[in-house]
Amino acid sequence: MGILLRIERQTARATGFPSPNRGSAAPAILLALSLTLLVALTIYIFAAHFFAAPSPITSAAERVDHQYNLTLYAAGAAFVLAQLGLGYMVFRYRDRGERVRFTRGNTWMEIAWTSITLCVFLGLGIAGNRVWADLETAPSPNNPIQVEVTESQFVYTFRYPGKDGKFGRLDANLVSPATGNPLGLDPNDPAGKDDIVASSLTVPINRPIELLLRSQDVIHNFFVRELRLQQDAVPGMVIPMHFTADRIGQYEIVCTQLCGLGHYHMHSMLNVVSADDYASFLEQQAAVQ
Ligand SMILES: [Cu+2]
Repeated sequence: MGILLRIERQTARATGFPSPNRGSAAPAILLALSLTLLVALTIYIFAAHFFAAPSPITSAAERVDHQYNLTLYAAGAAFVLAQLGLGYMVFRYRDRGERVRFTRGNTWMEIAWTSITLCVFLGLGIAGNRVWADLETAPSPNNPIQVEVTESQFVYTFRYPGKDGKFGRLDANLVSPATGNPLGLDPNDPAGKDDIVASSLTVPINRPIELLLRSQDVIHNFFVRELRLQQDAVPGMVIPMHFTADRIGQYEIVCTQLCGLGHYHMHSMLNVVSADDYASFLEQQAAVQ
């Protein structure tokens, strides 16, 4: 076989005709071009911000975005280099009718790109962990406004502690949405007398807010894209989360856990308002409780 190939190659060289074993260059060129197009299209989709998230409304959310962008640039650079490299290799080493050569790779190159990948992943992980920990595990800032968030199929109910700053006692046996007591507020507890129950979340701008997440039935979720916060509400647990919104507006709260047939319409609104509007909201609500 080897002798035959050598004779063929010598014949090809002598006559100027390609070896009869030589494959067509078309598939290699097509594949390399497709890969280049795929890379260009992907860069365009990201650069044109087709699927951009809405602007963040907290400084913590801005840090999340910054971390996300760092990860995207690192992964994007790896993607572009790998795909263009693949396209080049497919074209450069296309079938020219030669014998296939076997290679066991290059140990130093293996060590180099494994170390680079390790550094990039560890670096992004450590930087991202700090951002995540500040958001998820750090205690709430001093003197936050507390709002209890109770999720049930398929509604959000928000409770403010009222003027006394204390939440009244809840009794699961008293839960009765039909009679206007969806949370099971105990009428005999004086601390609950001034509690405010609302169907949407209203908070003042530039004040730390601490939410206390609860669920009455299955696992639900609290997600506001502009806060870059997403937290499950789990039955039997009270899960705190905190944020300080710095832009007045209305933002959608959605449940991102598949919590039953009505999951698709489980949502509410977050209203970030001025300090004055917040005070009048509390007054109005207290009057209609
Ligand atoms: Cu839900």
